[in-house]
Amino acid sequence: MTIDYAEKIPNNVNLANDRTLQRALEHWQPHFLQWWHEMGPSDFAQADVYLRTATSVDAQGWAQYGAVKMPDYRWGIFLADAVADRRIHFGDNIGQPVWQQVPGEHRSTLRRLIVTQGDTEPASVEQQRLLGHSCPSLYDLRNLFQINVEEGRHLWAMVYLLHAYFGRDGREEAEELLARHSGDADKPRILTTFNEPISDWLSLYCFTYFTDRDGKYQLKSLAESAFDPLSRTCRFMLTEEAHHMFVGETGIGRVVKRTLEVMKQLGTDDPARIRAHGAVDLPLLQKYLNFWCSSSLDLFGSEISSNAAANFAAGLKGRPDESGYEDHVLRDKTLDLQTPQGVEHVPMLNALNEVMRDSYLKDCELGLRRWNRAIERAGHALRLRLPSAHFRRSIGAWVNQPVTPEGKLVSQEEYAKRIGEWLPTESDRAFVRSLMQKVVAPGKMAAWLAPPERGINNLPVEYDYVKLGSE
Ligand code: BYC
Repeated sequence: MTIDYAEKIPNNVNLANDRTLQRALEHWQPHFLQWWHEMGPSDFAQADVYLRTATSVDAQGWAQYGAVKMPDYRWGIFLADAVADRRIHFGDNIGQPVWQQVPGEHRSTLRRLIVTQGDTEPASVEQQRLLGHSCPSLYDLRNLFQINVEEGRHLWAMVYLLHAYFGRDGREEAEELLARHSGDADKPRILTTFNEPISDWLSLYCFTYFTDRDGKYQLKSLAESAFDPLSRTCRFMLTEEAHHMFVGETGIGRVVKRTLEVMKQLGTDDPARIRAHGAVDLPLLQKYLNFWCSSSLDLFGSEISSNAAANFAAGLKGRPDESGYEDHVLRDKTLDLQTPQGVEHVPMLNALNEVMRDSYLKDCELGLRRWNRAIERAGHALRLRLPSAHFRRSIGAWVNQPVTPEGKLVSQEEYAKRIGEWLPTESDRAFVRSLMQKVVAPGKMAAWLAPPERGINNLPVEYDYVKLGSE
């Protein structure tokens, strides 16, 4: 299905034929633009940014590149093509046709899932609002803005579902998505990670590596949903998500590469000397990994969750790549779960958050392997590691347990004494902030970061990806 760009709201859902929905969305659109103006990237509204825009939803045609001013980006509603005769393929209603409308008994749960997903999208734009002012290169600035406009579109995707399928309360929720703000004391975003400040680019790379990857897993599980419009929306969103994780993985890889160069040049692995030379020492990077990984692990919810069980049984939310599993009902399975009180035998349905967290952690390992290969090739013994899934948890069985990143339960005193070894301290953060100097000459990179291996869409790294004009 092609996207109609002639419309005020580009879409492939035939919006022109649904006047009520069109009017409702056209009413929301200026509120969105106002939000973008106030809470989106600060001060770059006049810049021409080399952005990709979706043009159709098939695998080939969805990316068209060109210079765009961000407020003119064509946000819209794009659903992946419908699958003919799609059936519910997990849970208690297996084999029945998927739903084109929201069943009454699942209305509030589905709305909550969509609102929670939708809330993260504008939240991340708000978190990243000021990063443009300290960009390490034009290439990175462009990537940041690409992510920001796509998160804006992902908000549109969820708002479409709320408007089209949830009537008045859906419209109210859509307004609320613009009224909550990241870190706001009175009206914060729903999930904790999305209230953490992202005030430096090392945090951005970690966020896009770890938190966007949670996005991948949550979207994959919603793409399995029996509510077909949600499934189709999430399937298309996933095509955009890959670039966000690419920014994280290559960003951290470039930090590692630059640090290894400095270590070689100075002939030392002494963090103080590496920092004095303006690079990020590897133990400092490890602390940032610990922080963002543990925060993102909370986004999977509690290890033992009746919500997860009910969502799966009803067909609302499957496991990512559900068809890869053998048993799609899970009524007779259990899982042994490690809790601070010992091993618990938990019905598999109630342990699905943990199943997802586990596959997520395996996916996270892939980048670490690549970064560690570079460290090993450079002849250093240090290895970057993922923290234990029990470290610094704010949700679930391990909440507030004094567990080290290696997974060892220690005393509260030892934990409090050593936390600065594991997480960025105020002075670590101040040092990272001191590195964040804006670099905007085409092809130039900040001293703490290696250049990328290639540019965007076959263009050279030196390309003028953001024409700043009179910023
Ligand atoms: N912070 O049974 P529980 C993305 C709440 S990222 C605060 O443990 P459940 C993106 C929970 O809401 C993907 N609260 O967990 C990335 C519940 O509250 P109620 C976002 C939390 O329900 C980068 C209570 O604790 N998508 O797309 O099985 C940039 C007990 O819940 C947290 C989704 O999250 C937390 N970390 O699972 C841009 C998908 N964790 O209902 C975008 C939709 C739990 O008792 N959301 N709680 O008031 C969901 O599927 C589920 O809500 C969760 C939680 C997976 C988040």
